[in-house]
Amino acid sequence: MSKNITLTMLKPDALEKNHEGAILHQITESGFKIVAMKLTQLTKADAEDFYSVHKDKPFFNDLVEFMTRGPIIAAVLQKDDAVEDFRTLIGATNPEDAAEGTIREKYAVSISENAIHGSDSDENAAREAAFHFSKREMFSLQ
Ligand code: IDP
Ligand code: MG
Repeated sequence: MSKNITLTMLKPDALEKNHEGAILHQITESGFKIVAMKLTQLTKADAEDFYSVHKDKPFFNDLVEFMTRGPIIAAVLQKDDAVEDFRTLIGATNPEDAAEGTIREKYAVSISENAIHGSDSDENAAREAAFHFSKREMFSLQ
């Protein structure tokens, strides 16, 4: 158990449907502290960089197109066991497999347009937080 961070993005589909208020409410009610947050829009180069681990996947081009089509909300969240607990809160990648009450079960429409991102490891959380935010924009962090 340690207080650590995770990086989330509320994806374009969630903002198009005005779900950002409800999703942020569920996140803070679940014990996550927002320590950085911004409304922004990814460029093609940004999305290709952020998702570079998936560059050889068949869905890569569709993913980049989807993630750049409108604004997103990026945020750094702090909590004990942030990465693991946030993956539990958002649910499985495919909303058909997402547990009842999870953010993806409630707000995702498909495996591609699935409302929200969560880092998959502490190492990636640090990389993804630094991708979106300068040190000065991250509170409670050194
Ligand atoms: P994750 O977001 O649950 O960590 P990843 O496997 O890292 O899932 O995939 C990154 C994102 O790529 C997903 O959130 C989703 O938007 C998209 N994606 C993943 N798998 C598929 C697929 O099989 N078809 C279309 N899009 C996918
Ligand atoms: Mg992932």
